Amino acid sequence: MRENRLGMSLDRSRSAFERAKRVIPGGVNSTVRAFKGVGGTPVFFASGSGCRVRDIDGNDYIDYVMSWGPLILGHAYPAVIDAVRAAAGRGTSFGAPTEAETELAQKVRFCSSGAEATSAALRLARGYTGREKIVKFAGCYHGGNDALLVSAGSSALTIGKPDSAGVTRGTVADTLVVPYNDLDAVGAAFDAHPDDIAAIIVEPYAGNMGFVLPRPGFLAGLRELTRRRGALLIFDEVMTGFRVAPGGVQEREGILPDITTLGKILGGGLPVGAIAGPAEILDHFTPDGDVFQAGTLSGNPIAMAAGIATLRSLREPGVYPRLSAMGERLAEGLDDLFERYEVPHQTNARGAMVGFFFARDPVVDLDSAKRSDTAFYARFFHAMLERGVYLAPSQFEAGFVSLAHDHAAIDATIDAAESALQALLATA
Ligand code: KE4
Repeated sequence: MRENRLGMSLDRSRSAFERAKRVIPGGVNSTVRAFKGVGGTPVFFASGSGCRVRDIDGNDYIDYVMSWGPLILGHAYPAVIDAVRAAAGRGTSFGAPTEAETELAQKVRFCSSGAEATSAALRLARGYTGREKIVKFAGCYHGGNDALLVSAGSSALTIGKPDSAGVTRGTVADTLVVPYNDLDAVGAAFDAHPDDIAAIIVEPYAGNMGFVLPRPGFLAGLRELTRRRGALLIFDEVMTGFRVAPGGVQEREGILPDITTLGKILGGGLPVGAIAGPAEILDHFTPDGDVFQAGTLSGNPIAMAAGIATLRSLREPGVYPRLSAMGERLAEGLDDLFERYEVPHQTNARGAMVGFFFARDPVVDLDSAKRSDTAFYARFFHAMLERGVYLAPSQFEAGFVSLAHDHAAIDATIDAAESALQALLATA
């Protein structure tokens, strides 16, 4: 048994990863899981309950990845599991409408992933406006669709290949990339392509270059610019929807986009994506409109059941104040700790979404995110892993608390962080 500093073994994960690499490209089914951003062997998990997960070596961790956001109620939340069990017993899929889809819908088209949602949203914006160009922001990630894998964030950034191989020049010829938080650059894009920009797509709070917030006035500026120049505004709230507020960023900031893409929490941990907006735009989707959209498992009844159970539980009184209180407690605890140990840092928390950079200056876009100390983040990640805390295995991600994260879990996390810092600074 190979032990690391604190007696924790990852031997089973190591051998599982070797087996996986023989049959799965890179040993993972989604790039960020490969630990390229932090080094070392990906941890293979066996189970989760509440805010904790257990790996196949039997090590327990407080989890801040939470399946990259969907599990806002925590792992194996009873109401969700019961709903999934009941739905599964009635059949897993019909390829035909079910009433569960209608119950969850608010003029929305369901699909099976965030990437499908953003891809369909672009097609809808182009079909609706008759225009071809799309503006996206460097460091924002909208899933693995070619037109948006340009200066993408998340794992596309982590592996250092923001412009993916296999994406043709033609595919991205209509994708204009500008720096996040830079309204002048957006205005210049419209001046350069008057009457040909169909939409701006933006993570209204960016969670895929690390957690980066819009400057005051940035989102309102995008709203005003798109209105004035006849383009649509797409808020990609796959990550922020139902997380930073019941109505996502658009509720929190009071800015209504033309189209919203959703996923993650909406499926309660099962595969879901969604495109939401006013009938005047959404009704352009086939079959009644001329913008094609389809998917074998779109609106899958089990995913709908998990989503309905999740949203119902989120509507319970006091849920969002508690989520925000836990997010704030974690962010403040880390802030105080980094201050005390004089570690340069930037920390953000909005609702149940938290992030931090090891950086002296504010992080406002991809360039400043990349200037943060990613090497120190990698060392901190492993020091926290050894102390039973599972953070995002990349600096260019956000952290997620759930209803299951309580004071004890947050305080244990801060204690682990202090022990980790002491160890790292002792060997600096
Ligand atoms: P999916 O296709 O992975 O369901 O959603 C794509 C997507 C779209 N929009 C935003 C704002 C997103 O954050 C995502 C996916 N987020 C990543 C985490 N940064 C998912 C984790 C992964 O890629 O494995």
